[in-house]
Amino acid sequence: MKTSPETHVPLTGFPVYTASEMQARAAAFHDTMSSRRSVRQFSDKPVDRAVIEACIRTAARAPSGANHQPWFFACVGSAQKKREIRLAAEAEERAFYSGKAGEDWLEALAPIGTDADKPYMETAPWLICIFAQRRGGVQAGEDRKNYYIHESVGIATGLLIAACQMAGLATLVHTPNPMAFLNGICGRPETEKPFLILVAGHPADGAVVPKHALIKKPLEAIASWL
Ligand code: IYR
Repeated sequence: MKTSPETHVPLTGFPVYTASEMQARAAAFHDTMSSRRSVRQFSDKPVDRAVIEACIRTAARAPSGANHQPWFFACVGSAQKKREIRLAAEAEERAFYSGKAGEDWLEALAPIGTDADKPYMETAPWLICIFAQRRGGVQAGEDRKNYYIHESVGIATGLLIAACQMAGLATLVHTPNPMAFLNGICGRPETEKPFLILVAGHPADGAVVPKHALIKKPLEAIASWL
């Protein structure tokens, strides 16, 4: 490891907890995240932009390839833009559900009960359209190659979802395919690839979720200790 006072500063501010505090904090965060569900029935109750801003600041703390932070979050709250996105997404979804998906995929989705209608894309107060930047750099405005783009943007998206859950916001990951229409609607350059749309807001009164989504693999099935 090559360090020098010119290039490195002491690590400060990193939290220190006792073993039991660590366990309690880990368990408390797990409790918070355990109530996360993919919600498909949203209320039109508004959510302050400041809440979304704070969640995006958290997402932007994700590690990224060479610290290039290759993400962009277009936060769509206008009724007009949400409608445009809904209509374009539903057009792709109609093609998907009426053949493009193939039998296996539709069979896997059947327990979730999804179809091509996405009314929540207009009802929910925010559609956070996440873009992956092929080019960028560590400073805003740079035009260098980015690295590990999908890993970086995926991690940032995970943090964003967790931040939303902490704030009491329901979320849904939505990925119409292809999503190129998002560049035009959100005014993003062609060097950015739409990654996914995160629908965020309050669940509708009486919202339901599929039982299928409550099946979670036990720890033994997802982790080993070597
Ligand atoms: N994008 C479609 C289909 C879909 C695909 C998967 I994989 C899901 O986990 C859920 C839905 C839709 O949103 O309906």
